[in-house]
Amino acid sequence: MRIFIAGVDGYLGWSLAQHLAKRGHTVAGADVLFRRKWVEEMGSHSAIPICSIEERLQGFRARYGTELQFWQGDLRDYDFVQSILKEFAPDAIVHFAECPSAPYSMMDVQHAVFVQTNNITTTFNLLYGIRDVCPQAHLVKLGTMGEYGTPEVAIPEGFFELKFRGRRARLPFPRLAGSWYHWSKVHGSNNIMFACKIWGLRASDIMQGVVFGTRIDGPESDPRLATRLDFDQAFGTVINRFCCQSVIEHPLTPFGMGHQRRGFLPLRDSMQCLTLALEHPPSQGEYRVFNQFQKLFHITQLAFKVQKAAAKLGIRVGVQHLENPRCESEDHFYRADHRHLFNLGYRPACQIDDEIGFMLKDIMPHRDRISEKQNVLIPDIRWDGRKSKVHFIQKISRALIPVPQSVACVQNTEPSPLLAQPVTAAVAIASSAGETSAH
Ligand code: USQ
Repeated sequence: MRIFIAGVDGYLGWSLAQHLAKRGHTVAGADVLFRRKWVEEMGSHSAIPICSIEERLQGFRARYGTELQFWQGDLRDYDFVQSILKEFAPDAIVHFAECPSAPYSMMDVQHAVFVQTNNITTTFNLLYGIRDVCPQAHLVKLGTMGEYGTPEVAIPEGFFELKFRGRRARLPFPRLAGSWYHWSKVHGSNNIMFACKIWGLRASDIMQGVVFGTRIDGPESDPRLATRLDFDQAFGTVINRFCCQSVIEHPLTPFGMGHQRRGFLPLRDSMQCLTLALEHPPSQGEYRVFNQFQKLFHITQLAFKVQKAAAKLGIRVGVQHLENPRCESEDHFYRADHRHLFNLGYRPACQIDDEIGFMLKDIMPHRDRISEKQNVLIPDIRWDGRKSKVHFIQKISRALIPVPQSVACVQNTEPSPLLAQPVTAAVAIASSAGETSAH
């Protein structure tokens, strides 16, 4: 299959290009290299060093014996998009060319507008490009589980049956996103669904959970092929951050009560699922939705998993809750279907705990790079608009941390060490985690 990856230089894009090449597909990609700039803007860098795009492409050729055709440019430019689609004539297009960060979108009006316009415009350009140049091509669009938010009922895969005033209908499940970024994904989903309806395009909208990990398959020896790994407040996802914190013995940082529940999957499972979607395309005119995650966990539970995996490597780290910079439910019902990909043959490559162990081993040699930028580990982007570092929470009242409600698939809930101590105050804010500044 000829597969074009929009956003091929990112965490998922670079990994998927390699995974697909290994399976014999012809892969091409485009990127404006924004991810590198965004992370730099956050004052950080990838924990695992990454090479220039030119070196990456050379490494790709050396490993897979084939060129990865690459265009450097901005996919908000429709002429650019159209010319690529004409030249490459893809059978499928994977859309990763979006800004993937909730905190980045919540910084200020400029960042909110940038994230939404970038994400919506690139999606529009690809939709129009497919319609005008390659209407048979299958669009695989990276959505997010965060589009659904955390409703009080179970989450189906995209659609649900509703009976209202004596009539039944199959309708899109309501979206309750939690950041401007997550809303940009909702807008993208709606636009794709409409394009499929009016133009007969075909698309898979992937509601992906939080991805973590360093491995596409096994350990990577060629630095040109390594994928990036971010740990800053905006581009580091939670398990990646916890693992980077561990290797420098920085406390792991669940936000607030730490009972936020999300779906998680290792990077290599994400590759497997995206490949399944690509190799089993929908019919022409069909818009389908996959919920893509391996298991649901709550954040503190993951912190303990990372702590345990680190202990096996002789690293001792604490778990210390931070004041939550986000506006989000910290303890809530969460249950989500994820049958479609399992029905297509998705089999988790390994257990989350094992993957965390591999990841820690892969990051250990890069401890110094994380230490060098450790000031980025404590967030200062607050959802309420203030810009000041959050603080460690010294004590959390047991009353403020209700026993988690039912969580599908959540296992091994361990009590927080914070709770093991006698509780005196409701929430006491500990010493400053860093300088504070008003904006
Ligand atoms: N969190 C902590 N401590 C940290 C970092 C995060 O407790 O040090 C918490 C957050 O408050 C949140 C949860 O962990 O409740 C997940 O945060 P995250 O930063 O790992 O993920 P999120 O902002 O939700 O976004 C990430 C990706 C995004 C993708 C999404 C999938 O950046 O591109 O869409 O995961 S999902 O979360 O299912 O919407």
